[in-house]
Amino acid sequence: MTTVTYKIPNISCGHCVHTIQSEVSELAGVTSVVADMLNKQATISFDAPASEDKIKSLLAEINYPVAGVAA
Ligand SMILES: [Cu+2]
Repeated sequence: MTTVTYKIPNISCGHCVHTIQSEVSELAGVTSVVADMLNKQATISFDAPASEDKIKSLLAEINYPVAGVAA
């Protein structure tokens, strides 16, 4: 399993957190999504068939483009 924390500047409120968690959880292979409103990040755990590219594409589609990976 891979776990990555993405920087997502568009996260601004609890609604964003809910949207990201529910939408990304729908992606096959994603096992955990924890979005963080204060730090504007989301920590996502996944296995195949999910991939970083698929997750980033989905986030861009729902208007939460990824700005980078958190250290
Ligand atoms: Cu919001």
